[in-house]
Amino acid sequence: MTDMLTPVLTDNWDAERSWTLDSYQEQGGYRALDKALAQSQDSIIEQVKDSGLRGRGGAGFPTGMKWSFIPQDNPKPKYLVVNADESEPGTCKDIPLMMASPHTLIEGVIISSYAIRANHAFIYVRGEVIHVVRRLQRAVQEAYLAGHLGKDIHGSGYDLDLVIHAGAGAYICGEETALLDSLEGRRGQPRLRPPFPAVAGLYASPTVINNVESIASVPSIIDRGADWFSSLGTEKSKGFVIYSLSGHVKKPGQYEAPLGITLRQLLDLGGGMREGSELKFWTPGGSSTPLLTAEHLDMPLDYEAVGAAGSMLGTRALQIFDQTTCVVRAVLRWTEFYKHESCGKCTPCREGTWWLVQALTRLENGHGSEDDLELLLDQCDNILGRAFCALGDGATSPITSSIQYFREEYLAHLTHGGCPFDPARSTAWA
Ligand code: L3W
Repeated sequence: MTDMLTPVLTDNWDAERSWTLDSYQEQGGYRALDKALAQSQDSIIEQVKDSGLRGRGGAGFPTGMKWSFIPQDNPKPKYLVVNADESEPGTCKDIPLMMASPHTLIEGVIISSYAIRANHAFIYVRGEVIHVVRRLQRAVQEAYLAGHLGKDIHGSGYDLDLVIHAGAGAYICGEETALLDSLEGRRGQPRLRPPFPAVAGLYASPTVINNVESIASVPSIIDRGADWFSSLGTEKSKGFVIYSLSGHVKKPGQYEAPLGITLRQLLDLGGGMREGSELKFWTPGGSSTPLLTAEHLDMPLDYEAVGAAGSMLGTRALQIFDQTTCVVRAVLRWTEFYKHESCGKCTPCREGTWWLVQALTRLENGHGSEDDLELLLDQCDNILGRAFCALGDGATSPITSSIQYFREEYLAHLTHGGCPFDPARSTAWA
């Protein structure tokens, strides 16, 4: 089964002191940078386009196309910003990548900045992970001393400064425009789009914002070629990704494999379900993507197939839940998260998530009525597509999908006068 794995970004994670410049260079690190600097910027953009790389932060937007939106006739400075605000529940790929191999990301930043003709780049890191901030800062220092950053990089005449910026720990700052507000020193709240950041982003200048994994994939594309990258994956979902596997599995962790493998194959890589566990429900890309069930075990994990099943591939955060999990309780827990993290800018999300928690709490405690299910669906209908950004939409995903697949379980809470999974109750419901 391990032949399914395609270790590229994760290839050096087990090397001794893999995070140091020496270790990275011993494994061929910064070779792609030399190759890139010997080519024109447009040629780099073309290769990234040809590779089929799509944004790894959740939306899957074509990376090369995003880069080509940067208007080169605009006299303002161009910026590259890396979204390292990994916070989507269940997503644990960017932080391990930055801890194990910060230079993979830094090399990607330099090549990508060169391609879009930016002389300033920022990595915006989630505030709580101070250990990641320190590791990145140390790696940036090493890169400056080695001449990979700063003036006249590798004698090419190209200059780049890279700043590591720690956020203050808000989920909303993973939304690209809220991230920009936060980076500019303001309270992080989403901006109206358009204009998209590619046209007016950081300090109203053309800005490319990409996820950590997207930018970290760029050196391998330049080094091994666009054809190699696009030979992996499916017709429209190219390349390899890091899947974050968690929950009731034997070996949770990060698994790097092509897009389009199935959950069944991924579970095999992860040693299968825990002893005695049966798959009940799972998220393909964090809690913001609608839940799926055992009937989707053989569905290819690519943008198209997951979309056709009514969900989203998102960040490929596969949270696996077995038959001992109360779906209502899990959904309530996620909804409390969205309520807490709502930035408050728009009414549907600010007020709506509060009301969702009220109805879900009633149901979970067995105090609700069947009408609460219709009320929940109506509330979701009033949030979906009406909130200012994707946070509101994401909050509705676990609710609508869990009612679709597990309506009986919601109703069982009413007939039991409480959660049938509560260990304090002797009559377990199945
Ligand atoms: C220029 C146009 N640029 C689109 C760019 C846009 C952005 C990218 C994707 O949400 C999803 C969300 C989460 N000219 C453009 C253009 N762009 N049209 O393309 O844009 P969009 O609007 O499709 O998505 P988004 O707003 O970036 C991302 C889902 O991902 N998600 C992720 C969560 C992850 C975290 C985390 O851990 N930090 O929050 C999970 O499912 O729900 O749907 O760059 O500018 N015409």
